[in-house]
Amino acid sequence: MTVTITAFERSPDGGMGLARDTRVRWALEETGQSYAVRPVSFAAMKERAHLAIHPFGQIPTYEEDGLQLFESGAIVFHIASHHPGLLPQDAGSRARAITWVFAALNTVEPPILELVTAKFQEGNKPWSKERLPLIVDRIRHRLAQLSARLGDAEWLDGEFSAGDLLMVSVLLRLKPSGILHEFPRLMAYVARGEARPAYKRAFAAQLAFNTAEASAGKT
Ligand code: GTB
Repeated sequence: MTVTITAFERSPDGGMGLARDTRVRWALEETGQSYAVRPVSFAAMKERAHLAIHPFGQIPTYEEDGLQLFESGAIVFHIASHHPGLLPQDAGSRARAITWVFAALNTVEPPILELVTAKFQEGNKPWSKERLPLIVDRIRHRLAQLSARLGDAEWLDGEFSAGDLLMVSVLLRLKPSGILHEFPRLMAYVARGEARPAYKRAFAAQLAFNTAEASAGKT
């Protein structure tokens, strides 16, 4: 059973781990799955062969024995559902962990993505200067709520789960902005995620992939 995921041929972040293949790599590492990585160029993402797997022409995708998936959240959930380590056995705890999967992707990630769009795609618009503080306030509001819920706990609901994996991945996208530093509990939470051996392996693998000589050793 060979798992193949796709990643940017060369991530625009140069290997900071912010592209969404990192969260998929992390889930595979947490559950002890070996995998291969197929690099995809920006041009190839929009071509028919890739669009057949990913209708929106993006990475990451996941292929395993004829199964083809897209959407990093769905991929992480698939991995967590089929291998022990990322979802609790007990039905209630499992449902709560899955709730955090959705919370990370549906409630916390959207304002963070708005910030990325506002900075990098709309930064030259005349209204950008007025809009940015509104977005930052929305993010602060969400982070304050998340921090209050986390409190002094290690993870969001008991043991580390797919919900934490995705929440930490989402929060990591904020690191360059400095906003996360206003929330010491969340900073510590993210640091705990980054300290996990599986995260370190995933990060190192994507870094090596993104810094390797073009086409050399890309598997
Ligand atoms: N909802 C989808 C998912 O979660 O899988 C979103 C997938 C997505 O946004 N993929 C991006 C992509 O393929 C890469 S991860 N973009 C190319 C395109 O749309 O043409 C987003 C990303 C890109 C770059 C950085 N970076 O350089 O820091 C970080 C994250």
